[in-house]
Amino acid sequence: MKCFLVMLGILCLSHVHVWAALEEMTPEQKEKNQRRLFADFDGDHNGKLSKQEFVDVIITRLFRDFDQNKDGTISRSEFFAHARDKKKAEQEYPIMDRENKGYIRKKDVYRNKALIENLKQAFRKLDTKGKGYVTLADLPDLTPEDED
Ligand SMILES: [Ca+2]
Ligand SMILES: [Ca+2]
Repeated sequence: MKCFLVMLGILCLSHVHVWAALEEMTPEQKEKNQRRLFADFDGDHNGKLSKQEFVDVIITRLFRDFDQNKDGTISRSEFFAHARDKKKAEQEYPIMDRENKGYIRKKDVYRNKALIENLKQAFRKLDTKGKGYVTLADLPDLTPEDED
């Protein structure tokens, strides 16, 4: 499971890094990228990124990444093909495929409490005010400058 978690951690971190990298752009680039990134995460487009939306987006992207033949499941071989550490994958796979079906469904991922908790922790880093959701304006260092 650790490998899956590590993958997720990298994915979460990379998004946090994207946010951080926005600071180095011009205000126009920053605003455009920031809005695009936020819209990606804000599934129902209500301007609020909920914890659930955040978790859903990360899991969906990760799942898509592993599911190379796009049949909606991660087969055993797809899991191992994507895993960087084969030894860890040997330990992790049975945790994800508890019924030994030979594949992992998306809902198997949601049953992985440690993994979900890891994602929620990542969300809490963005949700600094602890509201349970994040808006564009909640990303204080990244808000577009008032111009024109
Ligand atoms: Ca939303
Ligand atoms: Ca597949």
